[in-house]
Amino acid sequence: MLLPSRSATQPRDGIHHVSCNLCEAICGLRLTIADGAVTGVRGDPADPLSRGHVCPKGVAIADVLTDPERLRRPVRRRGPADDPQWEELDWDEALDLVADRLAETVERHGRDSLAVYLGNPNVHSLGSMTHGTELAKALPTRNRFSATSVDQLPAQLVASLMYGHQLLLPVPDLDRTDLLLAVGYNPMASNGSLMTVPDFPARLRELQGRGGRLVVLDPRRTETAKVADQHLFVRPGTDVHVLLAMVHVLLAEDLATPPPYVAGLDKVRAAVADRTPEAAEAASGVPAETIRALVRELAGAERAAVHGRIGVSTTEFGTLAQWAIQLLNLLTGNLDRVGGTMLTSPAIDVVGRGLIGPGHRGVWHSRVRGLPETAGELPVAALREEIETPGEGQVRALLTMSGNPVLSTPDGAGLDRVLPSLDFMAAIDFYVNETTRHADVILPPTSHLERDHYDLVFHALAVRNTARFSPAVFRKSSDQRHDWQIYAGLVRRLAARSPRRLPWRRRAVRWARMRTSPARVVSMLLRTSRTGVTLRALRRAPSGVDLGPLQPDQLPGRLRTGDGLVQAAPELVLADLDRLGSARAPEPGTLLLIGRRHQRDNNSWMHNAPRLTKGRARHHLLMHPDDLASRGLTDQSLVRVTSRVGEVVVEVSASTDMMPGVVSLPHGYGHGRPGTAMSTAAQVPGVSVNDLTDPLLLDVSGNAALSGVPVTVTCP
Ligand SMILES: Nc1nc2c(c(=O)[nH]1)N[C@H]1C(S)=C(S)[C@@H](COP(=O)(O)OP(=O)(O)OC[C@H]3O[C@@H](n4cnc5c(=O)[nH]c(N)nc54)[C@H](O)[C@@H]3O)O[C@H]1N2
Ligand SMILES: Nc1nc2c(c(=O)[nH]1)N[C@H]1C(S)=C(S)[C@@H](COP(=O)(O)OP(=O)(O)OC[C@H]3O[C@@H](n4cnc5c(=O)[nH]c(N)nc54)[C@H](O)[C@@H]3O)O[C@H]1N2
Ligand code: SF4
Ligand SMILES: [Mo]
Repeated sequence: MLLPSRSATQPRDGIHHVSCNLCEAICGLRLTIADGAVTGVRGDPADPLSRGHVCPKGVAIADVLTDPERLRRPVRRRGPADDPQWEELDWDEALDLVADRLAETVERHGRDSLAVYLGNPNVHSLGSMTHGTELAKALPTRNRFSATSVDQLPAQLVASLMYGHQLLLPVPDLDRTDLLLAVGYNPMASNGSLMTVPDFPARLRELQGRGGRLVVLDPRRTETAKVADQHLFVRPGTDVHVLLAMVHVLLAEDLATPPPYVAGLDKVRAAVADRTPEAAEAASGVPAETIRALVRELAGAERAAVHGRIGVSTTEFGTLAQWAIQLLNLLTGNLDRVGGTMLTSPAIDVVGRGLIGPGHRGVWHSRVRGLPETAGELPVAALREEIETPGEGQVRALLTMSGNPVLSTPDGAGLDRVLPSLDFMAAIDFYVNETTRHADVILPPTSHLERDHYDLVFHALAVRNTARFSPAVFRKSSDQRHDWQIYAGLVRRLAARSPRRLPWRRRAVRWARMRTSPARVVSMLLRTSRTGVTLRALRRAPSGVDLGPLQPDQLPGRLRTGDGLVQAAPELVLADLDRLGSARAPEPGTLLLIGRRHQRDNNSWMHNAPRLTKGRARHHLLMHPDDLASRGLTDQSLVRVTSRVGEVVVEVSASTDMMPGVVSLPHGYGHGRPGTAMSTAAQVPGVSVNDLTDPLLLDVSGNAALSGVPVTVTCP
């Protein structure tokens, strides 16, 4: 039985400014507080980046705060995950228990017997960014996994290979471009990704208003495709052919105008020599003449940008596709120029300040499949086998930090099945979800409105340079802990239990750092910021300060490559072209499964908020009517979807928005497993797309190929 938390100090009545950190768009919000409760949520029109935008998830932000099912105090599971009894612990007891069991596992079975998984909300929490890394360092294992390898790993790998740092990620200058080629993303629902763009709809209207065009490549006629000027259906997983053919045409027709600071152009030329638009058409379904026309338009435009996200990153050739996208911007002269793609100039430059490392690759490999690490992480598609396969280095204990890999990683059902075999599992999360239900102990941090926020990550990826600090609106109660306090508590305890103690000086330095609050860390980082922004100035400007549009001519100065040049032809990428050559076509009769997002969904969580889940069901399998008819299936009936890995039974909706031969399920569904205290979410129908995705389908980066999974659809 979980008791309501002791009441925290109430905020004053009136308007409070907060940052919405539920998604990458980081909108500025104005909360109305009356009698200590949030009575209204609006977009903040004075916010220089989000300009008043808010989406349904932002409106629901306070629902998490008041959700009676949100954990406020640590709990320990008694009984099996399918029928758990959760018993509250006090913080010292809980932190001691977790540190004891993690240290014990390492002592008994070696460093790599411990695994850690970091989920997406980590990057949305200031405390995780400032203090979570110290906890990660205190865990000696090589078995580090995160949501990165089901998301943007190809983009980061390409950035590290071409520009010398995994986070040197050029962002489209959306507010000034005249042509945006959007490959595999749906910002009308997602509000952008690796491109923080609150208010995409208005920004798009402005783009079109100044005569610009949006061209979308997507196997589904998405909400974005519907407002675009041109939409091209592309067979899932085959953008790489289209993009390489575009590079081919640029070079073959002598349209390339690369800057002088590039190495390896000859190799690029040779690599794409036979990547003709005709070959691309055969693979992708995009007409060769359309590809040529698009290249000519791109080369002729004064201001154009190409950007690709989930739909290309999560394919078997995500790295090659992301490389081709960078080449298109580079070779058309659009990299680093106004209206093209540019590096941002955030008030806290995490790259320039060395807060995040440049990235490395293959320094170690996964035990079972021998997959290389990238920037210190192994592909999460390998987590299950590392738990399941006996031998030296087998994973026996797992710590998850804000995530839900049972729903979000390939063959989630398989992971679900092996988690009970762990000796110990702990989770830092404020919900019992499909993954954390397996934890022996859950340590719940404060939630969004109870903690200070400065966005160290997404200001650095935004279409405009701005900075904003939002102090916590609600004070946490004495029986709650911020995530950074949980990390500090664990680091201190793990250090004390570590057989090889750190020298006292290093221990003292680390401990002092861990006790410094995230807001103070931000204040210190800002003190030496080149932009002159200070924390005090930000506190006086709760809507944020404007640092202006993105700045061109940052290159080659900001490159981190050894020779100071853009590496246009990294060996790793060129070598992957061989694999592309031997890629097999799907069996006849199979359909290709892709994912989707909806404006009211937020990955696998927020389904506890009825205001987000009510209304028309949106969990259905979408399928072209011709594909239904040819299989004798009826619209709105139940169908069985089968892949190499698993099967699900789900309602189907006929949709002419789907490319024939392609079916779509949203990700983040599949609640209602036994033992999940998210009983509200458990009522939400739908199945997990990741019960069908295949952990053996990987990009060269190790990113899971979640898109384009071969499936059959039959009567159940
Ligand atoms: N098939 C398919 N699979 C996908 C995707 C896809 O498009 N298709 N998308 C992928 C992508 S892009 C991502 S990012 C991943 C996401 O995958 P994950 O990161 O594994 O999952 P989330 O649903 O983001 O995690 C939500 C959990 O974090 C907790 N949480 C929320 N905020 C906080 C916080 O501040 N602190 C703590 N400690 N916990 C918090 C919530 O309570 C919830 O339990 O899924 C990936 N999986
Ligand atoms: N509302 C909402 N917003 C979100 C999130 C959320 O869960 N809900 N999650 C956030 C997170 S963690 C992320 S990473 C971002 C992701 O943001 P986006 O990248 O915009 O993610 P999706 O909406 O999944 O869009 C992927 C698109 O790729 C298409 N696609 C699938 N396969 C292929 C292919 O092979 N080729 C091409 N060209 N297209 C393909 C799909 O049809 C889909 O339209 O969104 C963030 N914002
Ligand atoms: S778009 Fe993202 S950041 Fe903006 S209100 Fe919605 S969830 Fe929050
Ligand atoms: Mo993501």
